[in-house]
Amino acid sequence: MLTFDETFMDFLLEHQERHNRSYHFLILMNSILNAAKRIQYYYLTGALRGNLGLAGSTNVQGEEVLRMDWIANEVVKHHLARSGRVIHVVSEEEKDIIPMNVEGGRYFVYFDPMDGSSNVPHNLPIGSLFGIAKRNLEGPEDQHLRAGRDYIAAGMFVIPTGTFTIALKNAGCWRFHIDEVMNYVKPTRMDLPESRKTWELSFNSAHRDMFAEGVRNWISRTEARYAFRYLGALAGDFHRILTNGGLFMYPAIVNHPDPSKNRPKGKLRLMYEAAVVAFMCREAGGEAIDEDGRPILDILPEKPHQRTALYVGSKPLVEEIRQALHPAG
Ligand code: FBP
Repeated sequence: MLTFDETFMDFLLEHQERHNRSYHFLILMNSILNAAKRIQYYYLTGALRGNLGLAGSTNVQGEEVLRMDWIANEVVKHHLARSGRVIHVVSEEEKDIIPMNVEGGRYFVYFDPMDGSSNVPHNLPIGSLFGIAKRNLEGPEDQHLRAGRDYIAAGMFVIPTGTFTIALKNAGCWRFHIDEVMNYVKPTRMDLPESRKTWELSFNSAHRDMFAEGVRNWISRTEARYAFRYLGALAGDFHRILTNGGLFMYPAIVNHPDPSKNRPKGKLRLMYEAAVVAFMCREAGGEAIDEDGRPILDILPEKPHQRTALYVGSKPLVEEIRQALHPAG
C-alpha cells in the first residue's frame, strides 16, 4: 500500500477551510515555498557555480552585498510578484518599500531573503525569514508598517538543511521537512520545552564585555547552567531554541571601547528578523523583548529597516533578562 506524508499545502488547506478563510493565503504561501526551494538550489550549487562571492554593490545597511543576497532577493521578488497577492514588500536587500499589486493585493510581506551572511562564504547554514500582515479590508487603509502583533503569519527556512518552520496567528508554530520530491511534509507542532534540562544559550560571546552591565552579570551567574551554541545565523540559532528551549540574544552594544561603535539599538532588524522569531516564539509558548524590556511584538515600526536589541526564548529566561536589564521594572 502506498503511503503519503501530509504536505504543508495539505495542512494549510485544511487550516484555511476549518477557519472559513480564503485561498488567497495558500497562493501567497505557495509562492514563498517556491522561492525558498529555488534559493536552496542556488545555495547548494553556490560553491560550484561561483555564487558565494561579492555582488560588487552595498545595501541600505551600508554592507557589501553578497552575490547570494542579490540572487535570493531577485528570486523572492519574482515569486511574490507572480502570486498577485502582495501589496508591497519590505526586503532587507532594498532601501525602499517595493510596490507590487498595490490595488488588488491583500498582504504586506516583510522579508530577509538571505540571513546569516557571515556563513555564506563557507556554504554553512543560512536562513530566509518572512512576516506577513493583511490589508485592512473593512476600514480605511491604515499603517502599512505593522507591529509584529498584527502579523497573521511568520516563518523561516533553514537553508540548505530543508527545514521550514511557520507560525500561524493563534494556531501554533509548526515545523516541516523537505522530502525527496521537494515537498515540505510532516507537520510537527513546536512547543518550547518546560524542563530546563535541554535549554541552551546563544549569543556572540565576543561581544559580552560590551553588553549592558545587567546582561554581563546575568551571563556570568547563569552560563554554567546551560550549553552554549552559536551558529551566527539567526534562523539556525533560533531553530535550536525552538527545539531545546533556552535563550537567543543579540543585545545592544553599549560598552564598546570605541564609543562610536556602540549599537544602542542592537544589530538585528525589527520587521523581518526580530518580529518574525518573536511571533514564532509566542506561538510556541515563549517570549521576546528588546533592551527596554518591551515585548518585540508591541513595537510599532517607524522605518522599514529599523533595528532592535533582541532577547527571545523560554519565558523564565526572558523574564530573568528583563529583571537583569531593569531591576526595578
Ligand atoms: P545579516 O542579515 O547581515 O546576515 O545579519 C543578521 C545576522 O547574520 C543574524 O543572522 C545573526 O544572528 C547575526 O547577524 C550574527 O551577527 P554577528 O556576526 O555579529 O554575531
